[in-house]
Amino acid sequence: MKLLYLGGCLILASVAQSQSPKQEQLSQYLVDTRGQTETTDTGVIDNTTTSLRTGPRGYVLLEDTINRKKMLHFDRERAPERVVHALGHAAYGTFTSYGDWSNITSACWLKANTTSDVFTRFSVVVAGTGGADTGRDTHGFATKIYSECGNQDLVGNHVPSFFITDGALFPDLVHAVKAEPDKGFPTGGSAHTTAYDFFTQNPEGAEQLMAVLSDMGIPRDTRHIAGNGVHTYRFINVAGKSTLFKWYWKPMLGYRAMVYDEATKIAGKNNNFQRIDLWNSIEAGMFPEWEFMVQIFPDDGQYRYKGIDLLDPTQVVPFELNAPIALGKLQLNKNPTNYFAETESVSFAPSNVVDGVSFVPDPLLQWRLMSYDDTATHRHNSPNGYLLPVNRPVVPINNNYRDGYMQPQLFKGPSDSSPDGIGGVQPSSVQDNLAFYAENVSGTVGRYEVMNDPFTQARALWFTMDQYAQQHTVDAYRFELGHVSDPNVTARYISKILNPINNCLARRVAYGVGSPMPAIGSGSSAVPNATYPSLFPLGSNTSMPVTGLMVGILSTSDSISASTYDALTSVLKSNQVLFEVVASHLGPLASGIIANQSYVTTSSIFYDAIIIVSGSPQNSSIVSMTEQGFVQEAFGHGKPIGEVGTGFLTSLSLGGIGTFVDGSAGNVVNAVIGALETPGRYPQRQPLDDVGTICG
Ligand code: HDE
Repeated sequence: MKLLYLGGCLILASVAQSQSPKQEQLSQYLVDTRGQTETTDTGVIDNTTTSLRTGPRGYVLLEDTINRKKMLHFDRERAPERVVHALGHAAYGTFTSYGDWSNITSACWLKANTTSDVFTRFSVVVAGTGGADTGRDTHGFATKIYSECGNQDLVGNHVPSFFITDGALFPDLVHAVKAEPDKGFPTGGSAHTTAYDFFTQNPEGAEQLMAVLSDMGIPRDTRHIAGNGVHTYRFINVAGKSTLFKWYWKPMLGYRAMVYDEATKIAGKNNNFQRIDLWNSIEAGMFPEWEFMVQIFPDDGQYRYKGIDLLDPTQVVPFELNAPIALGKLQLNKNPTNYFAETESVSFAPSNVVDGVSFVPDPLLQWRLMSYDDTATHRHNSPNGYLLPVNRPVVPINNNYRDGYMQPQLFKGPSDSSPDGIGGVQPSSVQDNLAFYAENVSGTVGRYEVMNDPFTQARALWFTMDQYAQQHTVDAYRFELGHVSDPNVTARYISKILNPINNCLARRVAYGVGSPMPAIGSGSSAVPNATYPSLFPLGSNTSMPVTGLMVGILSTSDSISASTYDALTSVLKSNQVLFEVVASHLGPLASGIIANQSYVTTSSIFYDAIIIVSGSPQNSSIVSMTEQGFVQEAFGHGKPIGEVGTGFLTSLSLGGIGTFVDGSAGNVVNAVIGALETPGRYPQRQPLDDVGTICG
């Protein structure tokens, strides 16, 4: 146990201390130079803080080899950043199987009573390593399970479908969404001409783009993010029977998101917001968890389920058509020791599977089976990156890989080939299905396109969203297309992609960006037979945990009585909700209560809800205006707002849904907690398009 100060609260943290197999292995690589006398790389004691020179005002000598090597090493401190998903953060934890799943797979991490160590890295696709983690982008969710039968990687995204169907197009997709080649911008967003030109040429990505532009696109943080395997994979049981599956990580804290205005402001004020949130939560002992869910499909060789093509990663199987079952639980409970050695150097690959997991002929997945190992070899500048501590399995590696850059191992004996008769590595006697699934295949060589209707699923997502979520999505299309410099691309995206999804959607977006509006009735007016709430997890009204959310207590009078403070904070603490006192200055207020934040050091965007403790402002009118802006911004972002006392919200003409004004601090804080549990936000406060006028 240790005491931690997180936000406004002291928290008793039970940080995971037990030595799991992976932590035991990692501990052998720990280096502790704290307090040691400096030596050179050859072990000689020396001091490298001043150069060897020809006098106090003289030249630096070539003979200063110690400092030359120091500089030479520094000049090579970076490994190339990932070509996609460069910006990331990660943590260790465990995966525990809920039971015995040997009827469908022989994967050992899905056996009864089995807990394996894991390392999970979260990322965003487009931004570079120094970018902001709250950008509107696809987020990555990659997990390495260090199981007793070897490493199993699960490399997914936070939305369930993908932009393209064939890996051959992946370099073009990434070129298009990254910075434009002549200009070098934008460096972290897709709102530009090359991206939308690509999306226009490849309508199959319509559903994923809509998901990313919807409120699902910007998760509040990684504790509230979902994971999706996107592809169909194959389980194989010990009898060799194949079962198809899609996998998901369901956040136990529920799915929470930010609105775009908030996310962009956070990007400016704290571009590490999500990284810090995960780090602090783990240090505070609030370990985020996800359930591993799978949809199971019988393998009849056709790769279709209820008409949906299981080989097409742009197509989603809604949970309403096939309910996923929970096979186990992931918990993240230990922060890395060293960012470069672990988070930056870890190499995930969908091809890293154990016996019992295999692949299907999805042409996107097939390319992923080579690209990740290739990129790892490039990034480590060596094929030996698999030997790095974070990448090593917890079971022995007995292969015949030899030599290469930075080979650190001293192999004994004269043999480095198999099979051999002189004592080298012996081939396994078990003929299992690991390297392949014995599928009977035939076909005609050719270049084939995956052809499925690209608009039906996007339309289903559109109709699943309520009018407020639809409005946010329309505004997102307007923002994106409003930044496309070529009006032909904008008009083409609206007519070729949005209009076939829904005519009214296309007209609303066109209206907003001043592009020609497709004629009424020229696009689709089809209404899907069914909508699928599972496609838009934010729409659910189920109560969500509030653990680790942050409440700002606004002391508008520059003072807050001890009794009010205690009444508020005791309820927040008992719900594991974090809090900060915000006032016109840091430090003790008149009552002795400490303000942790001022209007200068923080902003409403960093709080999930605010509670105003009102009174007459002690300071100048500037402070009062800042307070007003703080509250108005939180209101605009749809956050629950409580007020102990009366007058402040009324003076701003704010009120109605999601505001809780009462003389009792206890009533206010309980109402705010209830609002955070469900619905979390009040999008009803935002203005809506006049759809009748725009769409006719
Ligand atoms: Fe990746 N992807 N990808 N990807 N991807 C990489 O591998 C690639 C795809 C995903 O935290 C790279 O080690 C190709 C789908 C995540 O380290 C690279 C194709 C999905 C991460 C690569 C895809 C993903 C990556 C860059 C199409 C969701 C970050 C660095 C054929 C299911 C992993 C690296 C981490 C990273 C290639 C498509 C998820 C270049 C060729 C679909 C979460 O190898």
